[in-house]
Amino acid sequence: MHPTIRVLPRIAAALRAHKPVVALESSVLAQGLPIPQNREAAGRMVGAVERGGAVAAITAVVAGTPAVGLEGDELERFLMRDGVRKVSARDLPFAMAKGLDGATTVAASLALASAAGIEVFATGGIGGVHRDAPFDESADLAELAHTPMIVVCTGAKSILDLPATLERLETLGVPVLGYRTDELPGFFTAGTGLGLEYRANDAAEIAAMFRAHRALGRTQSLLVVQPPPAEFALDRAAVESAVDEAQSEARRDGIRGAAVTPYLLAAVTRLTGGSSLDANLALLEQNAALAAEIATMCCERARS
Ligand code: PSU
Ligand code: MN
Repeated sequence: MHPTIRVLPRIAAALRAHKPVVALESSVLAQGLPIPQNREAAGRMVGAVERGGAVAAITAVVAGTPAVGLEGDELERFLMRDGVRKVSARDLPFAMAKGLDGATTVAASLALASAAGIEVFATGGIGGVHRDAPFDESADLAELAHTPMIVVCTGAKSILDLPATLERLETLGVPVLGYRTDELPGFFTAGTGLGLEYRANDAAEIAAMFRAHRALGRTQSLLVVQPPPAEFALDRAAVESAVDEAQSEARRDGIRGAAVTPYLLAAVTRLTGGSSLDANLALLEQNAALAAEIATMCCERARS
């Protein structure tokens, strides 16, 4: 086990026994979703992982300690978010040295989960290239480029420049695999018109691709994207107009840096009403369930 990361005993035992473990991020809980839906999201994601026969591991920095797995009272603190910072990969040493509570983004979560020996991770949407500020690119992309992990998501968030994000993933050598789709999903929408080269129809195929990737010693993540559940998908034009409006509000308010993503997510939630929250919770649960299935496949193979 990693000398610096605190891995909860249940998770450590599962990893030692080559049982399926799925890592989950905490920034979506502490910054990405409003209270009280963040609590529902945590419950539904963990529930989906467990129903899938895997162990859920929420990553965070707990009072300066990088953690894989949270105790109940710790999760509570993150859900209530008092004094909880957003921690991306580069923020990890500061949060540790200053003893802070930090909710980890995809980037920071990949770093912690991978160091603990976990190979499968689920989230809603990854960060990427921002619209009208192409040099504002989430550290999620850089971390995906050098962390071997199967990352299950609904693509990148709708607030981003999706064609540019897809191009960057190509440049960085991150394979993007559509799960039962030939198109990059638009987070709240099934389609974006952006075609994907590769598709898998079941978890076993995904596990096989990751094995091939690792057999070559490749160190990138394998990004698995699946559309949101059909009954929750939103209308593309409605999402686009909400994102445009959110963008102009962010410009007006001079939002910069790490605050951009939480600001835009909150604005889009407000502008699209409850429907986007319902979609967000449903897709988080769906991604956690698929991740558990993939983790189980990877382990079956590893043990046989
Ligand atoms: N996607 C969501 N909600 C979120 C995020 C992504 O639907 O809250 C978070 C994730 O933690 C992601 C982060 O890693 O936003 C990206 O932030 P930034 O653009 O500052 O790297
Ligand atoms: Mn940024």
